[in-house]
Amino acid sequence: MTTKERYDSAKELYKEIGVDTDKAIESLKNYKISMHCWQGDDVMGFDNDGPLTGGIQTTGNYPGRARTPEELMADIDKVLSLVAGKHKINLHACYAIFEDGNRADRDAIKPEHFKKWVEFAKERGLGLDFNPTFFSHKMVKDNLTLSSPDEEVRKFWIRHGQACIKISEYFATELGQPCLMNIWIPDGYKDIPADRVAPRRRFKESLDEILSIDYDKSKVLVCLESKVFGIGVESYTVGSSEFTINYAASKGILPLMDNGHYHPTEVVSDKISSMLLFNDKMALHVTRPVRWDSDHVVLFDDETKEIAKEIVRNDAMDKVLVGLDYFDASINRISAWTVGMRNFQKAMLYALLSPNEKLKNLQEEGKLTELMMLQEEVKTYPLGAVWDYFCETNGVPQRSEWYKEVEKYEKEVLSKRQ
Ligand code: RNT
Ligand code: ZN
Repeated sequence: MTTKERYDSAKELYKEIGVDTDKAIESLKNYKISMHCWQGDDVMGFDNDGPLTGGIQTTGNYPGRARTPEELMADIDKVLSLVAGKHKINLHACYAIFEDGNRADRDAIKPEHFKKWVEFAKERGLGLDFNPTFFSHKMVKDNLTLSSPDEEVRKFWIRHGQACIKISEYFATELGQPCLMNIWIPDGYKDIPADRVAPRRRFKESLDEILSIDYDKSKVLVCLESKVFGIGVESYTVGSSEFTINYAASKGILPLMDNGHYHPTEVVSDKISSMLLFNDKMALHVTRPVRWDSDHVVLFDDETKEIAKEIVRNDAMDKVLVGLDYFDASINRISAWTVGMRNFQKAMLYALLSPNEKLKNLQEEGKLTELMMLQEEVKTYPLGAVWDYFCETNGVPQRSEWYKEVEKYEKEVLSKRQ
């Protein structure tokens, strides 16, 4: 049977439960995911030779890490050739590209240091998102940046945040689409602090100063990411969930929820509907927490599907801005990236193919027995046939075919990076 024949038969089955597969495919085609650049080089960046700090860690030493902007860009191209649709690339400030002696420290970076990224994005019709980098730098003192009691440290990072707003604005202007700028700081304490409020007060004041500069709010969507703990900052993080949600609400910026940043049985999927009742837009970092790590490769697992369902059921495909955030150095990085991108798309397709109206009505009518039955039956509908057809009609490999490309690339390109 051809992919099209399998699709046509799946289409009939879905039709019986009121789902229009053509429509689902069309919505998915235009759906943008912000792909994090940092899976390609283990969050190293190009502006320092030091280790990754900030309580995040990559483990593994799989050969082929991108070491230069050219290598990283080539790797991103490879991944995007295996993923349908036009997406965004999410950059960190540490991915600045310095040339002709125009090197600048984090507090003095400028749009010109990202010119090559803008050219890269323009040529490919991609958008860009941005993140100030408050880690892997000598001005992080005692695990503190924007909340530091040392005024010199705090001011340095305020200037960094402001510089990043300008760069984000440049991205948006050049590419004709808004740039999401995400602030996440690693600040916290390994052990019980004596004063929980002073660092948070300083963080608040620092953010106020960053946001006080003049910028176009329709172009730069600033968001703030929370975290519950990091490696070496186990007892207290300054940017806790309550801090970031309240700060974002009070300032009219976006909250960002990373689903690796909560207690183990707490799920982001349940938070989305509440957040959307009080925010026009919000952002997510989609990742996979495993015990102490918050950054494993995104799988097609229950919580990923649940997050996707919430986005679709809240009619929020343009309100919940999704970026991926993980870094695995123990396996082929191109594969890690592709698996995550394809999985989130697949989760969105799964959500779009769910008989959402019907299920909602069953709940409203109190027919909870039937609701459970249908939710369970839908799980084994032929999603794969629709997914394959989506891949085929968008010119990307079906099923595990894409992996052949990765093997070839590993042999011809990655293995030569010694
Ligand atoms: C860290 C945060 C943050 C980083 C990236 C590299 O815990 O999730 O988003 O992972 O900025
Ligand atoms: Zn994150």
